[in-house]
This record gives sequence, C-alpha cells and structure tokens, in this order.
Amino acid sequence: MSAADQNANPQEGSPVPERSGVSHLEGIGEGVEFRCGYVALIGNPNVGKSTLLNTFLNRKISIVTPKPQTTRRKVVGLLSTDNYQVVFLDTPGIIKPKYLLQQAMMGAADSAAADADLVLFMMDATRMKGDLTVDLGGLLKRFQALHSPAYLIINKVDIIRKPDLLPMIAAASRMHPFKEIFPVSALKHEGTEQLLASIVKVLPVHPPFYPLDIVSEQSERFFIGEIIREKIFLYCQEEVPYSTEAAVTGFQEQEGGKTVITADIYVTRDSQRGILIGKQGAMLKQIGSAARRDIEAFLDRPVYLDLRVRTLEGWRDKKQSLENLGYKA
Ligand SMILES: Nc1nc2c(ncn2[C@@H]2O[C@H](COP(=O)(O)OP(=O)(O)OP(=O)(O)O)[C@@H](O)[C@H]2O)c(=O)[nH]1
Ligand SMILES: [Mg+2]
Repeated sequence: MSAADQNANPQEGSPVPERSGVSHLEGIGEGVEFRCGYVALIGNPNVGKSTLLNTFLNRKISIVTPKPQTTRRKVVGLLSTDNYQVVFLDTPGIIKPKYLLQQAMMGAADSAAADADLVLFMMDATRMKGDLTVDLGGLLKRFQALHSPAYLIINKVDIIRKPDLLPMIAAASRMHPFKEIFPVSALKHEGTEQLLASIVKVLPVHPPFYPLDIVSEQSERFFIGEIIREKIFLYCQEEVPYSTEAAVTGFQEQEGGKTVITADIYVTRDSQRGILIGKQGAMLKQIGSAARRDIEAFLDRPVYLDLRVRTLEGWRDKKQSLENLGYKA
C-alpha cells in the first residue's frame, strides 16, 4: 500500500483490475515458471476467512471480530515471492440478505468467487458435527455454477476433538468432489503452510498482476475505515455495529509531525448517535484510541485521529448512500 492515492474515493468498490492489466515483470528471472492467480475465500459468516487471509500474509490487513458479518467488501491481499503471486480475495460471509447493504455484500462474494482460479470453501469445524446439508449444502448450492476447482477448508480444528475430524471429512467429501480437503487452524497457524503450498501448485502459469512489493492495492483510506469499523464491532453491541459505516474524510501528513486523519462514522438513525458517543463521549473515546493505536501500527507513524458521528438516515437501504460509500448497490 502506498500513500499515493490520498485523493482517491475513500471506499473504492471494485479493487480487482481486468486480467489484461499491466504485468509487473521486473525482477523475474528468465526460465522461471511464475504462477499467479486469484483465490477466493468463501464461507458463512464468522468461519475465519479474514483470519486465514491475515495468516497467509503474515500481517493483519483484514479486520477480524467475534461478531458475524464483520467483512462487508472484497478485501484483496497479495502474497508474492520470486516464483508466485497469490491474489487472495477475502469476502463477506454468505447470508440471506435482508437489506440493500447485505445484497451488496453478497454481490462482493459472488463476484470474487466468479473471478477466482481456485475457490476455498471454508467451514467452522465446531459447527460441522450435525447435519451438513444446511451450512455446506447451502454454500455448494449457491455456487454450483462455478467451474473453477474448489478446496474445502475446515477451520478452527484447534478447538475440536481430533477424533471428530475424520467423520467430518468423510461426510463433506460425499457432498462434493472437492479437489482437496484441508483441516486447519487459521488462528494457530496449523496446516496453513501445507495449504499454501497446495494453492500455489494449482495456480496458472502467468506473470504477476500486481507489483511484487505491495500487500494490497486498496487504499490506506479503505483500511483505516476498516480499522475504525473493527473497533465499533468490538465495543458496541446489538444492532449498532450493523448500522454503522466509517469513511475517512481527510488525510494530511504534517511535516515532521503526526498524520492527521479525520473520519465520519455514519449511523442509520439519531438514537444510535448517543450510543456511539456514550456518556461524556466515553464510547467514542474508547473506539478512537483503540483505532488510533492500530492505525499507527498499520501506517508505522504517529497519528492524530478525529472522529465525527453523523446520521445518514437509513443508509443501509438507500442505493445512493451505499454507492457514495463505495458499495456496488
Ligand atoms: N479457535 C479459533 N478461532 C478462530 C480461528 N479462526 C478464526 N477464529 C475466530 O473466529 C472469529 C471470526 O473470525 P473472522 O476471521 O472474522 O471470520 P470471517 O469468516 O472473516 O467472518 P465474517 O467477516 O463475519 O464473514 C474471530 O473471533 C476469530 O478469532 C481458528 O482457527 N481457531
Ligand atoms: Mg471477515
């Protein structure tokens, strides 16, 4: 990521360029069979898709919380070496949409899956003991038209009894001819290296789509908005996180000093403003200082963060508001 795109739309919606885009061949030796392709992480909410992306990249770029529906947009993470570039696409968890924002979220998951050379269907092992036809069956049905190869990733194996694993694998493999099935713990980095080695092997021989020295081409503004949203998900309860969006409005690097970042937090109705601000501003202060610490780590420089809470009446169900916030409604 670079600070070059400070003037860009803070919430760009369509991060992935056409495949005919520029190649970045510098530094790639002749005769090396370079592999590059798109790998989509698809699954129900809360199964650990964003955690797995961060584990692969060895860096936290995609926000993670214990609450479902944390991820709302496609998040592009690039893992590059001299021999390969994996373009990981983290996606929102699959749900039945109840409002327009959720429809846009499902659109992001669908388009990532359609773009992918390999789809990683991800399940939460702790939810796989019972009848698989609901969770896994529903996923497979939704994406049955896909032609790309699919792996099944059974995540969170650190918190199940190991003897439970074999019957899960057997049941899942009866439901779909997955190319591979990998039990992993994205959190504890168990099985993830073997998974990555296998992913690289099935990528097409192709020059890299992006420069090799960047982790994402999404803007710093986008990731800062995400960090603020993560803190709102962590500290606010019930419907508040789901009614909230964060957008960076200003980004100024002061010479020799702090980077001053201003951001708006939007809520769907006035009554939620009070909750977000809290008694004597305590809630907003908590969100702000936690976000600032993470933004400083992310940008690797000191930051002054100024948050404003605004009501954007019913934004989750308004096409124009969603588009202004960078969603493809
Ligand atoms: N024990 C355990 N917890 C995990 C593992 N992977 C993820 N988690 C936890 O599961 C919760 C959800 O993780 P996320 O990575 O946000 O899940 P997600 O699939 O991206 O969720 P959405 O963005 O809501 O679709 C967090 O509390 C994670 O810490 C794992 O391997 N083991
Ligand atoms: Mg996520």
